[in-house]
Amino acid sequence: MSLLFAAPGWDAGPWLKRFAALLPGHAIVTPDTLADRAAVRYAAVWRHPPGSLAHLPKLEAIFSLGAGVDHILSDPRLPDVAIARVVNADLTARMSEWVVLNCLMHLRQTRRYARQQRERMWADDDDQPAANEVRVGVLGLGELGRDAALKLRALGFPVAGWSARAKNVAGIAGFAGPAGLEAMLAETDILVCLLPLTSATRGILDARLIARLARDGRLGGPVLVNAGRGGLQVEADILAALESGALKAASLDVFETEPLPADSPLWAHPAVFVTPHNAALSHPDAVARAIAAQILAFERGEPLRHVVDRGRGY
Ligand code: NDP
Ligand code: OXD
Repeated sequence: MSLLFAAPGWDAGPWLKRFAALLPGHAIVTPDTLADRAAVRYAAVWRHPPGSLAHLPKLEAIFSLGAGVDHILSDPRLPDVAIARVVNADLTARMSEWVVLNCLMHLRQTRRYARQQRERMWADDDDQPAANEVRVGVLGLGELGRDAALKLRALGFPVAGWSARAKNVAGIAGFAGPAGLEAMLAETDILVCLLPLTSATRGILDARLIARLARDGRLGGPVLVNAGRGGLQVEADILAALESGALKAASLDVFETEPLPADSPLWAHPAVFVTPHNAALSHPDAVARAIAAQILAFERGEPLRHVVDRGRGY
């Protein structure tokens, strides 16, 4: 029986090595080495070519190599088998680091000081807000959003979180549904987005949403921090909001088109911090171990964990 590893553009070597060590008795194949389609029981994928999972007659489960599954569900010829995603401490910790880093960066104006250093300018800030004066709203209170929210709370930020279904997370003000979103935005200075990309969330970070953010905060304007998916954001609206002052700054890890095209105005915008979709990378050590553990448990007769609800899209 075999595991098909399909992640175009990734260095497959470290993954194949780890899967082979963790799954003795399983052949680990790639689209290039796949000879016997009927032997494939599992697929571990990241942006596999659409249609490439069809015609695997014994396929039992598809594992996303990341937390998101939009890259799988967008395949129009996806076989009707279980899809499981990555939920693991390594990935969660990496994402929270990125979120905390970016919230602190905006709180402590680190980009301003980097610019001042380049200009050899010694200029103190006469109005440095404390974390407890800057309200953070987190869109998505799932595995990643909850951890980031709690770590921001531990630093002193007042934190709220928004989810589809109401959540009760100690220390975090919970909001749910469309009315909850309006209420949370009205009290948000830094908006962190950790939503999945679904038909319900596509384009949610648009001019309408930005206009609803608090304008009376201590940062002098609202800030957007998005590591969810590029399809959640309307980049033309974000740029227009940065020009008009409706947004003060943005930290973006994900983009409508990836890699971010060289001619995108986001690259050079002084108020935008760009990272190349690596807020929380899937490290082969942690992720191969998590997927292999799922496969071994499944073969012992245990149910798969972190199975995606296709109806919801995450
Ligand atoms: P989860 O599925 O655990 O959490 C998703 C959260 O979003 C849940 O709280 C869910 O609500 C909420 N949500 C979904 N749809 C809606 C909606 N229509 N309205 C309100 N809330 C909604 O996902 P994770 O936290 O594990 O991951 C989130 C996303 O982060 C991934 O899908 C991926 O796109 C992105 N990601 C990005 C990475 C990067 O490096 N940039 C790395 C890893 C992930 P409820 O709890 O009620 O279901
Ligand atoms: C993921 C990602 O979904 O890295 O894990 O984007």
